[in-house]
Amino acid sequence: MDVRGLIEGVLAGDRRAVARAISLVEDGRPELDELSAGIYERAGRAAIVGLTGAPGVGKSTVAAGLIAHVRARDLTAAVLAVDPTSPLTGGALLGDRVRMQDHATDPGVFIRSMATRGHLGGMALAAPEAVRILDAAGYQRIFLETVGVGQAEVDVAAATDTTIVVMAPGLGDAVQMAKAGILEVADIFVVNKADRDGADEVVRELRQMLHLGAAREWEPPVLMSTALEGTGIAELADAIERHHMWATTAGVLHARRRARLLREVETLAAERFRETASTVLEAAGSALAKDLAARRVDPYRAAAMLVEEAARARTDPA
Ligand SMILES: Nc1nc2c(ncn2[C@@H]2O[C@H](COP(=O)(O)OP(=O)(O)OP(=O)(O)O)[C@@H](O)[C@H]2O)c(=O)[nH]1
Ligand SMILES: [Mg+2]
Repeated sequence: MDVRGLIEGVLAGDRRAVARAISLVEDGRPELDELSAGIYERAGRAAIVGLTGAPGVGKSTVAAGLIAHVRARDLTAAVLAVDPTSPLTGGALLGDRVRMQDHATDPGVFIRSMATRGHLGGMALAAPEAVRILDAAGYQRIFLETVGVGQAEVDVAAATDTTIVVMAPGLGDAVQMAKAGILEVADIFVVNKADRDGADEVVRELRQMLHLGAAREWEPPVLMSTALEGTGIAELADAIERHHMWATTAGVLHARRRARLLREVETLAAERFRETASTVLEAAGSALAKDLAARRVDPYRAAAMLVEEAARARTDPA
């Protein structure tokens, strides 16, 4: 594959190149090393906004509304919808395309769903690289939509500058979110489907739960929206800008980006090590199994031996 050409295409903002590059990430292809090296310098300019929450609360509809605001300010935007809970579905793709139809023909908007078919570290590693591709391609606002409530979602939320938790009456309650650690990662809450009964209660419950937590430098606002009608989206767009400005001036944005890059490298390195370790273990497997069974070598010693062997295997591939 002509990775050089692909990189040039991404940097030139060519949509087909961007789509192909994201497919490489999905599949966890070996060409990723070269791709990453070719685009990294040009990424880091976009504002990355996460939209997370239970299935069907209206994340895509809210995102579509936000894009309209971004476009009205003459900025370009991309939406990346990921489902960290089901590695095999690309199922969200069609649905998201339908919901985003208003923007489907706008050259300043890029919409894409993503699954992790082969990426080593799963979505926690695939999402940030896909976001960097969009960033390097010149999209100025990137919305990362994640479905589900759980650890995977928290991981993906950690890859963004501003995390919005979307809720709706009757869909995923605040207690469940508190348990999943979602309240801690949220910068903004929006209770969507405000046209339905029970939205006020969700807002009240949420404010109460937030009140119980420790005081924070940034108090996450709790907003309401009826995304289907475009109501409340302007206020949400304002809150995102306010959060971005606060995070920039308080140094929080810089610290967050730095911390998540280090965490990503750590995870990448661990995944690579795991690969080498399993190869080494397979080669030494039967002898090691025998030694373990005969109690000549204990598990801790065996692990230490494996680390040494794997390090040697990486530095001296011959
Ligand atoms: N009544 C009402 N329905 C809404 C509102 N916003 C979105 N919906 C509807 O709720 C359904 C789900 O909306 P989506 O935007 O696809 O929700 P989502 O959270 O992206 O869904 P998944 O990606 O499948 O988790 C759609 O049928 C929307 O038309 C709203 O403000 N009020
Ligand atoms: Mg959606």
